[in-house]
Amino acid sequence: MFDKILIANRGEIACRIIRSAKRLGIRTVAVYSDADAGALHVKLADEAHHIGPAPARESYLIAERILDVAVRSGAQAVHPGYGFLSENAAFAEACAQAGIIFIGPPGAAIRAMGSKSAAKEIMGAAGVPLVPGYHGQEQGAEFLQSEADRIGYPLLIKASAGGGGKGMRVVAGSADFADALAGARREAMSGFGDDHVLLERYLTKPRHIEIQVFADSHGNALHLFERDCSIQRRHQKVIEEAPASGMTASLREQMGAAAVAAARAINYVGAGTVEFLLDEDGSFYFMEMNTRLQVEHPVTEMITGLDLVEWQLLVAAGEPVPCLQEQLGICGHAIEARIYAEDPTREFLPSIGKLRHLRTPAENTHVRIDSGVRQGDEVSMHYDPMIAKLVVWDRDRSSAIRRLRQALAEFQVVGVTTNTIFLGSIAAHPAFAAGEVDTGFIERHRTALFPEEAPASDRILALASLEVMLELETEAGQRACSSSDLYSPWHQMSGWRLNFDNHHDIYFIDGDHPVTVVVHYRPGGYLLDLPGGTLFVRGERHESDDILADLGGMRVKATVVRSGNILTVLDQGKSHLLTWHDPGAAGDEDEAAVGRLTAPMPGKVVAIMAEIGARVERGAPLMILEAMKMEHTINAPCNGAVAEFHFAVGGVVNEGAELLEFTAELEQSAS
Ligand code: MV4
Repeated sequence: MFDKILIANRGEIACRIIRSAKRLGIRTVAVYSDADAGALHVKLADEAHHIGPAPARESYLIAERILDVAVRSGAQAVHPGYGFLSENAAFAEACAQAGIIFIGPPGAAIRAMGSKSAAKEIMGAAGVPLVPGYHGQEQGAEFLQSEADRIGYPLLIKASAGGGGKGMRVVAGSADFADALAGARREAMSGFGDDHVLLERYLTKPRHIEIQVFADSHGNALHLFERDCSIQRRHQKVIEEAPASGMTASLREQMGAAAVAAARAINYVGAGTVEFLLDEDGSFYFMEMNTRLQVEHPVTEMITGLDLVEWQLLVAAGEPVPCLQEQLGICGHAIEARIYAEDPTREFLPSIGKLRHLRTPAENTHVRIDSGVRQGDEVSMHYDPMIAKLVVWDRDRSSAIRRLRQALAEFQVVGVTTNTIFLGSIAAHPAFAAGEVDTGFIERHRTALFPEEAPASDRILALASLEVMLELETEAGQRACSSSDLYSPWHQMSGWRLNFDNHHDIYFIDGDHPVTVVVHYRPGGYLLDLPGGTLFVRGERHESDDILADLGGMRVKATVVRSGNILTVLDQGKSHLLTWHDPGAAGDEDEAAVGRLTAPMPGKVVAIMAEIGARVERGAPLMILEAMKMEHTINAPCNGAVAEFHFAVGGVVNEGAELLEFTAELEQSAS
């Protein structure tokens, strides 16, 4: 076994590999870019070496630089993780050249699976089932038409050089074939510089079932059962589970045997995954083989009790796979949900920024969290915006789903938008509970999975109001302590005012809507005037950001995180943003109503739409930003006027930069 390995990766997978290495007493060497100098994987490793600027192609993708660090640090092997250099045959070979072991398959095996059409040819020859179709060299239009008619419809035209869903076209019937072929060829030529296509019978409701395989350098190969990764969005996996629901022992054995045959056909060594399409009638077909450890490998670990990174290290060090196929079994059910910094309501656009608040459910036998970030870290535009993989395990599928829903509800992120609500909607869907999963799941259930954003409920407004009142109380307390007159009525928070009613108005902006909550001081609490009626509330702070509240007799524990004038209320697994306009805040009135007037991400000002001092209606466009290749309009949060623009057209803005000062026009003046 190795004494020291280099991890040629970052984020959660680098941390996960380091964890196993530590447990096995193996020293670890990390590499990092400028953007990752303070990253978790750097902190966890025994030593870390800087390898270049933030963009991956100038750091994590530079094979020579990583190999140079490996040699200099005395690492005997390199673990590539997934992505980056993990399926780069030239890198695997360069490692061998440098006398360093690549923790992965031989370069030849990576190369054999790199071309999707060549891979199918090899697999067909090895007896692995392929979707009925035509995968040959002859590309004449008339010939392909006759092949298409022989295969039958619906039919799929795929670019031979494609993969990951690019360059695919569905043909409904014979009459549509010629046009579709011409289109597919144009697309393949412009996309891949190669217009070869293959034809396949189109499976209308397939499942994505993949088999984890392992092979060693002694000729042993076995499989670690299946994962169902059907729940995908634009060919990105969203939720994965093991075992697959409805899987029978006999089908598992057939698919496992086919996957092992696939591995043997290319003299595979190490961890690999053979992906299949499983048709509704139970037939399955080879799709492609991934020659690396996959993102979703933890679900396999949870049901087998194994550490796949440990197995990779053993096999790379020349040892045999640690057990026989017959010794392996499945225990319980595991589900993984990928928690991403992205906005499901804006086409899943990555949401980059600082993780101002990050609280994850407690880890135990039922919950595992693989993450490479902690509170305070930045989700940057340079890398994949995954925050964590949440993996749950329980004795059966329905119990695992319950664990997943619970853990998702406990997962709190403030600072970036995440997909946790979207994941929760999938986990809560009856079709998911029924195991009705296939590659069309998200599309089919889109109306249930993308609910309209609701206005803040009375409960949310009450929690936000309590937070405001608790803050004002704390401030008043601090003023009293630093004052010579401890008993001055001016420092009390009972609402006592000379010549005034004992109430206080709180102005919130909820999305585009101003909402006023009137707070009447009552002994031991507050009576709130909320949109839905009045409610007696009281509460106290519990730990840093938590509020223990009594809302009209109901005890509620929620979290309210304040960042500037933005309050994020985290309650019942949901998060709601409110902007607090505090006319009493000394010296920062200009900060009052500017909740939405900061740059949502780095970008450039492309237009200014309002005049300074001119009254605008709520929702009026004020400024247009171009960020992440999309135009983004900054609208007036309420009626008012722009006091000042902080940037001119052409100005480059950082994420979170204040773009302008906006003076809100309020319906009522503050008491
Ligand atoms: C298919 C198919 C239906 N019939 N092939 C998409 C990615 C590429 N590697 C293979 N893909 C598909 N091939 C036949 N003959 C449907 C898909 C497909 C899909 C496959 C797995 C996971 C998600 C998917 C989403 C859409 C389409």
